[in-house]
Amino acid sequence: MHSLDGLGWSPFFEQQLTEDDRARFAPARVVWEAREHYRLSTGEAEWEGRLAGRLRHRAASRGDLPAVGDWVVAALRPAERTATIQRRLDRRSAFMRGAAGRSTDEQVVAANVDTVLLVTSCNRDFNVRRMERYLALTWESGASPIIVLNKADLSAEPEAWRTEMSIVSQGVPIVMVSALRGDGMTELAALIRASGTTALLGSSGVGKSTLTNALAGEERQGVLPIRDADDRGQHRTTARQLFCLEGGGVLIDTPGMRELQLLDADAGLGQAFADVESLAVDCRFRDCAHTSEPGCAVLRAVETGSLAAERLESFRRLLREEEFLRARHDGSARAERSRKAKQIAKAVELHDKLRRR
Ligand SMILES: Nc1nc2c(ncn2[C@@H]2O[C@H](COP(=O)(O)OP(=O)(O)OP(=O)(O)O)[C@@H](O)[C@H]2O)c(=O)[nH]1
Ligand SMILES: [Mg+2]
Ligand SMILES: [Zn+2]
Repeated sequence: MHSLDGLGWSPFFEQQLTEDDRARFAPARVVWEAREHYRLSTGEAEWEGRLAGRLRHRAASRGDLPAVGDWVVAALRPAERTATIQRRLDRRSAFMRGAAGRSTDEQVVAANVDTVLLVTSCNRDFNVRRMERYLALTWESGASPIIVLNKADLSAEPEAWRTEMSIVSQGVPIVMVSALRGDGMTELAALIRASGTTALLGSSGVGKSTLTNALAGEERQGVLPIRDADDRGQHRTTARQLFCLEGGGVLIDTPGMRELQLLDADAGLGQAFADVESLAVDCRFRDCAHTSEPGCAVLRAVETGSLAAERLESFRRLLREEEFLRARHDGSARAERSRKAKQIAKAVELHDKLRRR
């Protein structure tokens, strides 16, 4: 067995290696990242990683740079346990969101993820509208979602939470667990062993790191109590981190997200709202916005009670948001491209000037 296999290496990545890569560099996976400081794993060892300068200059956006879960080729210096990242390999999937603060920039939360565990808990964190957002972004990422309802021990009727969630889950599996008491954890562990790379996503305090520790069978991540006043977490985890599990499977623990902006989530929204989309097939107009159009099958379904009005409202709100952010993102991407083009033109001019001397 190859030392990279336990990390999730596969033919998809292998085929991207050139002769030159094989001769001079080694493939490695990003297991930790903070402000362009990286930790890489080659299976048998970990390395402090830095970006080769030209990689940063060529990146059109932050999303192009390596993120946790990415595969890279790197020049290894065994004496120092350091590595220079030469190139990022193409991704199989990437969970992206609009970056907090700079709302037109994109942020890769986790790359090359097969399964996303969307974690919430049986308390005041529970919010089906937020779950719709997570589901749309997960479908868009190329990974498959699983909804995890943690802290089942806090509820006298855990099944009631599942029933409520099933309105928005659209067939996505819902797993009920208690990371603290152990309920459902054997099933979840089996699921993860068979799921390649799994990322844990959800608000602060829902128990992502507690789940990580339970699945790893040892304390790898710190945890903090939630606030009594509103069940919110205290943002204990501050960096994304990848772990290999003993019995197989790879886990990525992430910090709780405050904002979750929809960036390029058009197809993901369609999948997250498959119920609305399948009704829309029968609307009289192909471009029906389901607001007041005659012959709208979606509005008819709301009238007859077969589609919840809040669900349609939520779909329309998310669509509007997605369109707005996409337009803004396209605008700033254009500006960035022209800025880069000017930079390059200037460099060429300078180069010519120096040559003519
Ligand atoms: N009752 C109960 N508490 C739990 C369970 N799982 C986690 N907790 C508690 O919830 C609190 C928050 O857990 P964390 O694992 O730190 O949550 P997190 O999602 O990693 O939070 P961030 O790192 O801030 O994003 C801790 O006090 C845990 O002990 C559970 O199944 N039941
Ligand atoms: Mg945590
Ligand atoms: Zn319609």
